[in-house]
Amino acid sequence: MAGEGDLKVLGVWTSPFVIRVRVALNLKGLPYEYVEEDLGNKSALLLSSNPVHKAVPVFIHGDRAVNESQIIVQYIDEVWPAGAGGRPAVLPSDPYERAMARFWAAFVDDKVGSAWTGMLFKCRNEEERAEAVARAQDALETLEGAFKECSNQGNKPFFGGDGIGLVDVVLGGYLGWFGVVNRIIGRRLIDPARTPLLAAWEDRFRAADAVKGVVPEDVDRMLVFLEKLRTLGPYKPE
Ligand SMILES: N[C@@H](CCC(=O)N[C@@H](CS)C(=O)NCC(=O)O)C(=O)O
Repeated sequence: MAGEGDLKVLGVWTSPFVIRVRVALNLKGLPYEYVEEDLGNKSALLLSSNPVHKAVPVFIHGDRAVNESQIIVQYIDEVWPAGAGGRPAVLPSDPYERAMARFWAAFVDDKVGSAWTGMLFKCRNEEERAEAVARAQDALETLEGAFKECSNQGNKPFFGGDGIGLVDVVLGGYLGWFGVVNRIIGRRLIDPARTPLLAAWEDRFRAADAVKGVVPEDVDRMLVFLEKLRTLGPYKPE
């Protein structure tokens, strides 16, 4: 097996999927090389490492590539498990708890993920954007309930309990784009009135050491990137 020094992430700085992988590597304290890709001109390494989807993130461990962000995060957690070198766990050890974490992580990418593309990329007018914002907020309300359960009625800081876990990194990956949505709609998408536990979670997650510098905060720069992305195939309004 390759050593820890042979880790590489092919990514795009705004991608929710890339961000979650980078946060997981930071949590584990694993150094890695980060390679920024241009989705309009993908590198030969990206195309050969992810020939099926031709998408980022790609995680390269030695001479082998792993694709799909949630699978990459789980791979990292298995290869560098909790305990060794004081590393935290990303997934719970209990099989039922692990199943629940996977369930909510899948929910986030299904419901929040589709609302995210709706709010920023697919909407053709403000009415369509408002509809996608409402869908996002419905999903966030459901997640408020999940957070209450996972965090012992809000007494733990994260979905993962005392530390950042799978659901945290999966949802947290979207926070940079939520900052853009906040700017566009003139209020907070994770509304402290509707979802107070999640609003407090957002602040805690953004402030975590493993997250700082990875979740983008420069909304103006992201707005420029948004316009570029909207010209690319998968992100064009239909
Ligand atoms: N389900 C994938 C989604 C990855 C994805 O959609 N990545 C986007 C960037 S955010 C991408 O590379 N798209 C390919 C393209 O634009 O051609 C994952 O979780 O890794």
